Amino acid sequence: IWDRTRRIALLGAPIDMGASQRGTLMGPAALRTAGLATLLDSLGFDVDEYGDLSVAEIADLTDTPPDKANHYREIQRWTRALSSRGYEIARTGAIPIFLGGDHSLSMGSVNAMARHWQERGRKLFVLWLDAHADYNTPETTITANMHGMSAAFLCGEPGLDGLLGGEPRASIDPGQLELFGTRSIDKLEKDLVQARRIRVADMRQMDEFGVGVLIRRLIERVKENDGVLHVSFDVDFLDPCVAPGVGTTVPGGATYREAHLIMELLHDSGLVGSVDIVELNPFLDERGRTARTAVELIGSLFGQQIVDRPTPSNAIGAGE
Ligand code: 4U7
Ligand code: MN
Ligand code: MN
Ligand code: MN
Repeated sequence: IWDRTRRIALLGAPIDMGASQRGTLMGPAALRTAGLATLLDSLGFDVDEYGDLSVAEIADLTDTPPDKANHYREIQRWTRALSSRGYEIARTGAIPIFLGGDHSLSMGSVNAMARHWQERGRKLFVLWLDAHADYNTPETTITANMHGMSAAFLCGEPGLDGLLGGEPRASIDPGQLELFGTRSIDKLEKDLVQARRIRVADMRQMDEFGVGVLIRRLIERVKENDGVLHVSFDVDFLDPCVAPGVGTTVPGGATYREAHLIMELLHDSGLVGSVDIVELNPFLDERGRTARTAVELIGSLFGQQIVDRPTPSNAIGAGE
């Protein structure tokens, strides 16, 4: 996509009501403080800064909030606003980066991108870099926290049907989702993931095959389907040693080097059309380490290289 697109749009979504821990609403500010825009600019992109989204009450709601969905009304406002704003931004031709904020924001951002590409006759594939599956519904959830429901919502699972407040819903097929780095999944959530035959690259697969093989396999699949890729990057995908600034740390996460390689391979594929950076909690961070790490990784995703390679290592025919 973006050998041609040299424009990136930044949109902040300061939400933390989807999680149980407060503080991710400071995420957009921390990512900006860590120099995200300057870095993208130095990589040759024009950066459109849309600031932080703010939301108003919605007057005309008639749906009943589900029982087990904490702060449903607030999340509904955000989802609706993110979906409509994200869609508008996508139409400018820029690559949107959504700055979170907890992971409930993806219900709006990914819905927007799915709608955008659907209208252009292309399939949106979603790479879910996350310690968790986020495949709960109000039916299966233990915590009622909505940041644990976003992937399921995006695949069209029922239970949050009024969440977009009238905005068009553009679900993806479960086959277009790939969970990556999974190491914490609830019992009923796992049953649902298996019933829907969602692809899961869990930690064991990462250890056995290495992230290079797993990411190349995904890239091939997206290419075969003439698809576009959205990267939903939950910072808790990383090991807590490299990324302490998250509310829901799970040990045994991706190393800095694994994450770095993933980002470089994704860059070389040229398939990435939009990104979420979520769950960064600056209140829990250590001297900005996690924010800086996240920004460095986004740099790699958009072409920062140690040695410039004229032919990307995952281009068809490379290495022959
Ligand atoms: B995150 C959890 F029960 N599964 O549903 C839940 F373990 O966006 C965690 O990936 C969800 O950080 C984590 O609340 C959501 C829990
Ligand atoms: Mn998540
Ligand atoms: Mn997570
Ligand atoms: Mn979390």
